[in-house]
Amino acid sequence: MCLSLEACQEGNDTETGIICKAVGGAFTVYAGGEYIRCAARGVFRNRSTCPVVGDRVEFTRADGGVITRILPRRNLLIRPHMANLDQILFVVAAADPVPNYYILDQLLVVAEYLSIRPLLAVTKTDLAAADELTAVYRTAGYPVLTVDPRDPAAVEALRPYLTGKITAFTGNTGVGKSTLLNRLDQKLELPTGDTSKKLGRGRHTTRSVELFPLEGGLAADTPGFSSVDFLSYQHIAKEELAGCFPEFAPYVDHCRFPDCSHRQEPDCTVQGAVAAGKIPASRYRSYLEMYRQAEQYKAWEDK
Ligand SMILES: Nc1nc2c(ncn2[C@@H]2O[C@H](COP(=O)(O)OP(=O)(O)O)[C@@H](O)[C@H]2O)c(=O)[nH]1
Ligand SMILES: [Mg+2]
Ligand SMILES: [Zn+2]
Repeated sequence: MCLSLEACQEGNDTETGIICKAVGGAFTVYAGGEYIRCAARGVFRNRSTCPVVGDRVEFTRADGGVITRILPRRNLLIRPHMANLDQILFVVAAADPVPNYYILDQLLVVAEYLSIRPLLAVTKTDLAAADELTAVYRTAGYPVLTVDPRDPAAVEALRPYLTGKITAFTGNTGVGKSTLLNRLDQKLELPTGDTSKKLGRGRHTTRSVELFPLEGGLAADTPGFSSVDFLSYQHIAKEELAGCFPEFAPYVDHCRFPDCSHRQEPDCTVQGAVAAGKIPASRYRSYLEMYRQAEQYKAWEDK
């Protein structure tokens, strides 16, 4: 697919790279270990498609650096505004702030819906036990790494998951995203701080997202984005929800009714799996709540 006819006809002075920073109309393209400042070709201004962080682009160094074409996207998040994520690392603290299972499940559903692989890193295991959290999400089928600050091996265990991938680090303010990134690469020197100070500064301060090289791939710290941002642009139909809970997969096709919603229907194998402890009860509760929300959204939309 070509988004810009003019660009396709251009000569061979074009190179390809990945946008790692976008501030106003100024972009930084990362190509072959080098950063090139670019503007976007005027043609993007008149289109719904504008370059975003994570975009693979064609650019030319002529005219002070110009992005000429956006290559097809694998996926697109609206807030944070990022394209082509391979995976999202959900950083969850065992305590301070306490984990919110429902919000985490909502975010995981969005990631599943967009086919972005979710990973979990549990921090602050020195403050509280994380056995339940870990068990629930491992049962759900997700890779869960516990990152004990006293155990350097735990951080090392995360590295292979990042190799060659574009990863967004996501999670509440104060869970330890920046601390973790700094431990993965000391050169990053990202600011870290205590929760109270950060909350005081305002939770909705929008800061630009930036991708930086990590483990032969790229990673972004996504500060200042809450689950609300993440979710508000993504409405998932109630019929599509069960497909976004990977641990439901072995059961969904074996219910008595082919259109089973897995709520009150008789002979529902999903409900059976919940009763048997094969699907975590908290995950099933999140499903029911999201189903109710999806119904309400539909009713609201139809008005
Ligand atoms: N006790 C403990 N504190 C941590 C851990 N990870 C981060 N912190 C602290 O939690 C606070 C918030 O960390 P930060 O990395 O800024 O969180 P971010 O907002 O998610 O980027 C800082 O004071 C960190 O020192 C951990 O595993 N255990
Ligand atoms: Mg931070
Ligand atoms: Zn069912």
